[in-house]
Amino acid sequence: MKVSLFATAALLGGAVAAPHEARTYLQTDALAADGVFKLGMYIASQPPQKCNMRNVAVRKEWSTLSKQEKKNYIAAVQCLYKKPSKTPSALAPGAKTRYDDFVATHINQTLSIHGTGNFLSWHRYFTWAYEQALRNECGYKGYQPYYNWPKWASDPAKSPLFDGSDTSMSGDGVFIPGRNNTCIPMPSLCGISLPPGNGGGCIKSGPFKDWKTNLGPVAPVVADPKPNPDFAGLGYNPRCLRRDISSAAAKGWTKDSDVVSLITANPSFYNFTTRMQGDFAAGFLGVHTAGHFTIGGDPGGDLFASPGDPAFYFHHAMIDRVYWTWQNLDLKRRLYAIGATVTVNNDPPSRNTTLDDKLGLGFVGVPEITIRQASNTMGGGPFCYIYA
Ligand SMILES: [Cu+2]
Repeated sequence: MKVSLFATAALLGGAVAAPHEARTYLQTDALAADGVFKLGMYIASQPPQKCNMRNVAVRKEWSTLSKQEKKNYIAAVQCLYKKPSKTPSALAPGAKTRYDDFVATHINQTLSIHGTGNFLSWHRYFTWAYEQALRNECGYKGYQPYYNWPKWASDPAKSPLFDGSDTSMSGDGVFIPGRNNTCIPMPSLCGISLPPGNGGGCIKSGPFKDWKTNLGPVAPVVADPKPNPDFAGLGYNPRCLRRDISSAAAKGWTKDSDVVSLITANPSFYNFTTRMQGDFAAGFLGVHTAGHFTIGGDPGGDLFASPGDPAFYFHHAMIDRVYWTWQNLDLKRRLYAIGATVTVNNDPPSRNTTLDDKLGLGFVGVPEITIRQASNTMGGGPFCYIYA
């Protein structure tokens, strides 16, 4: 039993290096492989459980999927977009589709799930619930793919995810010249000044060219947003998907060395989750915000409405993969690690987040789980997945 689990873990570790593709050696992937090996050993040391290395789902990088697998994924996202919403229109009149239920939930909870102790576990649950909706409501047979930032950091617009082909999640927006830099966190406090990319307008090609995003904006980064009729951004506001793919954000904060130092230099949960989300005043964007700005535009660059761009889930799967890797490298201390508080950057000061705190996803329609349950991707409550 143990031997075969070890062998499986080693095999999965080998799959990380993806020998069949033109490959770049990434230390980020070497850490993930080291982590999955440790995870295999940990699972083997525990009493047998329902979720094990034989039946665990494996989430893969988009570029490693076959053409057909990519098309199946894209079709499932478009299917979700054709199903009716479950959110009562009195609560979110702009939530017209099943896809919008996820966006509305994220908008609704934005100020209690970012800069807080539940950031990683909440987005893990959110991404999982989306994957399950694709599978259970739209017949998708695979799992949520991720976008391995460092692999494409030098030129994200050329990545298979964003190259604008019919097996991509569509590409950059139409170029809008003469735009100003974006100040983060805000113009009056310009910790980071990000130059405009080669897009800015509606996406030009690919499967999501005619897609309409319905909710938001709430905190737009585009200079000419189409305002939402509702102040909370939950009104009906159909508009094209706009992107401004930023190689400056990608190169600046999502290179291999950026991800590796995040994982290896932050043994405490608090430091890890805080570093990941950036220190804007100090000019440090962090992988989380940089990943959002790699997509950019509307709603991709909007902290509240960003799940309105279907590329969101690839970015957050990578956030989750990095969290999972960080956990695996020291499971005894990190599988059930928690830190930070329940208010954004502890402002106003609030109590510490605990493992018993609940994660709810509103009209996405999944049961509440605790952060403890969400901490273990192989705990079977409800997760059973790993990353290649
Ligand atoms: Cu979020």
